[in-house]
Amino acid sequence: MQIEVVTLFPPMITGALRFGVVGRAIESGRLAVGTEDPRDHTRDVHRTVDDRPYGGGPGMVLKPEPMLAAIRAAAARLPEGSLRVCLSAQGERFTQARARELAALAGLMLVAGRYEGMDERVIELGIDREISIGDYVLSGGELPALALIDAVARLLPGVLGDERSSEFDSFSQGLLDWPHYTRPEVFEGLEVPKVLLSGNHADIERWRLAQAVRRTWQRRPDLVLGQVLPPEAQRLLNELRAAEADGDDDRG
Ligand code: 4GY
Repeated sequence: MQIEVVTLFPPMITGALRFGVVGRAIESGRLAVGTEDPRDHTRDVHRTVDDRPYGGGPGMVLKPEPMLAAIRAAAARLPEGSLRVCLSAQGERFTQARARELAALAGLMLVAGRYEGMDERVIELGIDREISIGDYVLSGGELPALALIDAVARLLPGVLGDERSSEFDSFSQGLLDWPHYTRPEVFEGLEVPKVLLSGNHADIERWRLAQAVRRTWQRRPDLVLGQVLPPEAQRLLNELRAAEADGDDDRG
């Protein structure tokens, strides 16, 4: 997959992508990430990318000409018809389902704004979709672009080993993760749950699913309400809710 990021701070992108799973995805050629700096598309001596907002008010707005020129330069390196996404708090929420959609594309452009944002006409002319990573305000689109690249990269074929399939991730099943433990067996007086030492893999799988269902129900009921769960997960959830209705408010 090829991704191009339009950003005033290319080293923020290239620097962060050198590490871990994403770094290896790039090294192995399964992912390629390029950058395009709108400042390289200015013509004045000061290389000006921002200007005052029409209508007044605080802050500056990204000038349209360098932004659109950078978007066009980045588009020329991507496969025809690649999706052009801008990161902003005004966008549709980024989810694991959207990560899966984007991971199926051959080419993707991510446009990161700064200041108060881009001139709306650049969005009209050069952007297909606006995506938000959550309801909080950041000072630029680079961190959201990195979050999106990370979530997408680990879904690309061959990026996670067989032993760490992304299919196995809790969120793929619509549930939060279960608790994890490693050695030692007792740490600061706290024991690893006995079932995990039992060697009974069927019991371990059942325990993990029960933990995932319980944590999701306790912490994020919105994730399971009105959603189809795998039958065993649904059965566990029904048990929890029945116990609650009986006045058993054990939150352990
Ligand atoms: N939240 N999710 C977000 C954001 C702020 C461009 C400068 C978010 O995606 N982006 O908070 N972006 C940026 C947007 C102009 C401020």
